[in-house]
Amino acid sequence: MKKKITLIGAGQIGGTLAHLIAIKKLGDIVLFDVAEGIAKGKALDIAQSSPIDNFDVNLSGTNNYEDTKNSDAIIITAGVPRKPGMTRDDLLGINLKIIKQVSEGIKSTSPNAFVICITNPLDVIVMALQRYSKFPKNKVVGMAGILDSSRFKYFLSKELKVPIGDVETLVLGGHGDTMVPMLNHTKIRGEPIENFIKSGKITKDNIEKIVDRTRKGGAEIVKYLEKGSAYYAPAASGVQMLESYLKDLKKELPCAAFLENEYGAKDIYAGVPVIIGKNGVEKVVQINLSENEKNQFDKSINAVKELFDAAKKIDPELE
Ligand code: TXD
Repeated sequence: MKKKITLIGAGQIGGTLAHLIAIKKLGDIVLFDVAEGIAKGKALDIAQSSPIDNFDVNLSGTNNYEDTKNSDAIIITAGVPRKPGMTRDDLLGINLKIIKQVSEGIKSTSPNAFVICITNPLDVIVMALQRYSKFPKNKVVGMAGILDSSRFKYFLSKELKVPIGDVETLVLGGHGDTMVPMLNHTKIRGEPIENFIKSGKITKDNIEKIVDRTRKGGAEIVKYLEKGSAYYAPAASGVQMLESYLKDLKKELPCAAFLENEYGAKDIYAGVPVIIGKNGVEKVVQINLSENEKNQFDKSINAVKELFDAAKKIDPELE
């Protein structure tokens, strides 16, 4: 039985998601957008490429939630992206209203869906989504850590002139300036990065520069694009999560997941390694953090908590 995948938001990321999902033949795709023409136009355009890339999936566009009902999976990008000079947090007010509307739309039509949220400010928006929709916490997850980790891997591979497949690392915590690239969990061909510092292949200063560039990875692209933000790497990241769910791959992936005392945090969403399989977020994986990593992680959690407090001031329903 073909899976039904609904993409709420048919903008830059939504359209790229649809194209990647179609080419990977993961299931039938419904593109939903308040701008119905964008959803319909992109669905038709991608469908017309099916004879070329030989994918036999149905694509449709709509602005009616009835057309999205009984979805197996939903990926949400509905919202506004940053403009140059804006922080992810600046999007809170407008995107909180949008995610409330989306939650109303999906909760009665696809109560059993696995929901991947991409809309920024990610950690707070995914938490608001879970509260508004009342979906089980293991069925609502945020995409950010895979993107941040991918950026970190890419920068390290370029600096060390090694194939990207040789770099193993991850970025945890909130999807913002306080995100935590985990240096103690960074290996090149299985060798701790410490050894590359000792052998002079990379300096601590260069690593710090790469960490900073990773934290500001989104803003760097916003500056180039001027209108809009990154969408190819975010879409590829969301598809990796979707595929692990639909095919029950049980991949360990850094995602914004609900914490219930793991890493000393509770009743909050933040970026941690999780196992994604047919039951959604099946497990939060606890890795050992150095004192420095734990301090940075706690700082990142506090930043998410502060922003969620701001969200609760905007909408007391989130209490
Ligand atoms: O790592 C991450 N999580 C981030 C997330 C990486 C990059 C971008 N990040 C955020 O994703 C970004 O800051 C935005 O909040 C979202 C979507 O970014 P995108 O670049 O796709 O934005 P677009 O191109 O503006 O698309 C958003 C679409 C647009 O077509 C609107 O018409 C639609 O959302 N939209 C809605 N759809 C449904 N329902 C409502 N209410 C609605 N409002 C707007």
